[in-house]
Amino acid sequence: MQKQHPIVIIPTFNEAENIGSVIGQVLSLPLSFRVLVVDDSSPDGTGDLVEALKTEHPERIHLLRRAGKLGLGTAYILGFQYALEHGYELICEMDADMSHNPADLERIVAPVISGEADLAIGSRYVNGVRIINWPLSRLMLSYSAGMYTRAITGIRIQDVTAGFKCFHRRVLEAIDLNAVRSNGYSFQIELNFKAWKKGFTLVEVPIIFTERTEGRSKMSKAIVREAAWKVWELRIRSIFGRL
Ligand SMILES: Nc1nc2c(ncn2[C@@H]2O[C@H](COP(=O)(O)OP(=O)(O)OP(=O)(O)O)[C@@H](O)[C@H]2O)c(=O)[nH]1
Ligand SMILES: [Mg+2]
Repeated sequence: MQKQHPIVIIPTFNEAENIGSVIGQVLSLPLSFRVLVVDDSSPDGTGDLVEALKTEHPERIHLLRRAGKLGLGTAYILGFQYALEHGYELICEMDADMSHNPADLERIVAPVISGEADLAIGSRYVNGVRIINWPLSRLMLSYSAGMYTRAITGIRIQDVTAGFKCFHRRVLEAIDLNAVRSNGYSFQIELNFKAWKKGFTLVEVPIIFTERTEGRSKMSKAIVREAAWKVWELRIRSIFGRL
């Protein structure tokens, strides 16, 4: 039996200041979302906060705790595997830092529910640029990552690194999750690319992205380097048919 309620996977590392209000807002949406937090033993006690909320809503909040900071990509993979095993049909991902507005979730799941899309992406760049409080340098990096990815892979997505998404389970079932190696921003690029290559329909839903005001960023130069190489790797592997 597949579950009709969508599930939202939220990876966390030190998001104690944000996680309570994110979960509260997700749970208050009319669509009765489930939440799955994947916490990497946050030293600030994020996992314990979620554990406490979970006792209030045991049906709706789930928590996976990992032993240490193992990276965003593997956190999502674990979350996807959990969601597939538990029969969820609509599997979303979002950040815990309030950059993604929980109120946008319903617009992101809508095209997947209607069958218009297999993968819907909450996009900062479709029909203009909608980012609040980013320095120009960060915007340039993110925007040029998109141009670079489109030029090399041919994918026609404006926001290639967005982490606010909804997959139909058929997409995640079709992708060999254990073969996904990216861990930073390129994780999003890799999943988009693999979904697109398998013939799934991707649509972008415009959202407003707001830079975090609480907690600290985990962005690093290594994440950018990984993405720069990854795009070539995806292209070359797909030419040789080894996706
Ligand atoms: N489980 C887990 N979550 C992580 C890890 N790194 C980041 N996150 C979470 O992933 C989401 C996105 O990370 P952010 O630090 O916001 O990264 P970003 O959005 O690229 O950067 P800023 O928002 O500019 O700070 C947040 O919910 C983080 O808490 C990790 O290693 N493990
Ligand atoms: Mg963020």
